[in-house]
Amino acid sequence: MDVLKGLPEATLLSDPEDLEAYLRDESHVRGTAPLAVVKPRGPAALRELVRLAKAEGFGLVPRGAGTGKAGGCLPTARTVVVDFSQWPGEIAVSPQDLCLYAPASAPLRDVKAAAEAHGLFYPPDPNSWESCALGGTLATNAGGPNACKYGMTRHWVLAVDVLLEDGEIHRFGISSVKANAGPALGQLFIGSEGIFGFIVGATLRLAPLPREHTTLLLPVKRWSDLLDLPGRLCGAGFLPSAFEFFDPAVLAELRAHGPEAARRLPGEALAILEFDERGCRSDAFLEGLLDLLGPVSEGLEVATDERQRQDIWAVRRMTSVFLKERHPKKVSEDIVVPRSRLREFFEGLERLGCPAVTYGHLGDGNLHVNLLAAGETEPGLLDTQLMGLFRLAVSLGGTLSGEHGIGLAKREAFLALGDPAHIQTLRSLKQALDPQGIFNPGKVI
Ligand code: 2HG
Ligand code: ZN
Repeated sequence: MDVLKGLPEATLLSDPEDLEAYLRDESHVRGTAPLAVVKPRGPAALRELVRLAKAEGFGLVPRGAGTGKAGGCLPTARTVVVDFSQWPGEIAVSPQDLCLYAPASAPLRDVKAAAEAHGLFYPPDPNSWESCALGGTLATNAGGPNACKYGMTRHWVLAVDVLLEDGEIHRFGISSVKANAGPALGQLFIGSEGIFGFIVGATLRLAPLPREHTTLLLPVKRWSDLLDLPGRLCGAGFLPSAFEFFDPAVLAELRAHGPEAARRLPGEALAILEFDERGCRSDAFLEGLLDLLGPVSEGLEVATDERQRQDIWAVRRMTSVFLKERHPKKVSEDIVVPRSRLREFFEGLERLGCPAVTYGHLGDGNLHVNLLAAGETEPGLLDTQLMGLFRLAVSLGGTLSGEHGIGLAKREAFLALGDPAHIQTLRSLKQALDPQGIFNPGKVI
């Protein structure tokens, strides 16, 4: 694209071989060849890009590290990818204000490490936390196991710096949890997948770093016993920082074909529970917990040191990668239902008769339903199965994405099943904030 050649503060890629890498993320969908890829290194590049996008009628697609699970960063027709990997800025921690500033390009692992160096904690922990960029986690409002106690990315953002359609970067929010001078507009951009503007940096809220962990591997005799445990635990005063699970089908798959550590996994179904409050390693805490878990468990294991804790987590963390390697064409979903409806969800899933293995974040009702045979299922039937799954989640008061977002992968389903008032409001906002439709066209709505 000749018009892009004179862009200031930017690296331009237009060689088809270089563009190839931008057609994929970690979802099952694929993008359309972009016109070019631009890596901005300063505001002048963004200003000029926005001007050109409006003048020439092309769209702009934001990209972080490409680890998204819904195709939100994939190019659509007539778009230029804006790859934020060279976006400048340092991570700056303000211990006194319990916050830090980081540019969108910062790797999430560096953000977490910077907080930890000050004895502080940034909780969001998507499975890709060692390879994703902060910007992507903000655009998609990433979740992860810790969301069970700490909430999603959006709950940890105090302010965002956003590129708007005037080509300028504007700040929404301040470095304080309390800020009530009108609605919190910054929240509009978090989880928007870039359709209203691009987040280039953010001020993130921090908590004290937990110093103690109790991590348990909880095999259960009867799978259904797991399903009311999240509520029962909270009712008894225990709030896990993570409550993950494997259903019998995914456990069978892991035992039969997984790596060595997975082959020994016990139980009909299995949960991983973690607690991180002060005192969670005390006898009194453990006794109370075991009183509650003992009756449903079969050979419960408590990690006694950090190595054992990491071994337990390694099995959970590799599950997504293992399934993808073994079933490259699988389709993985991330529906969510209220915790009180988990039992009904699994009964409904059985009635749907679609062969699925499920694991994920039981503690917050966010379930990764994986259709392993998607590659061999005829497209019409696969669509029917997916719509059946989404309808089931919606009918139980849930929704079709708990943490991965809509992107390209779930756009049609979202438009078909989403609440009409919600979709209409999103469209009105889009019209107000991006009347020419230059920001991430063809995504979400
Ligand atoms: C996880 O929790 C990730 O492991 C990925 O959200 C889930 O691949 C998946 O379906
Ligand atoms: Zn997940």
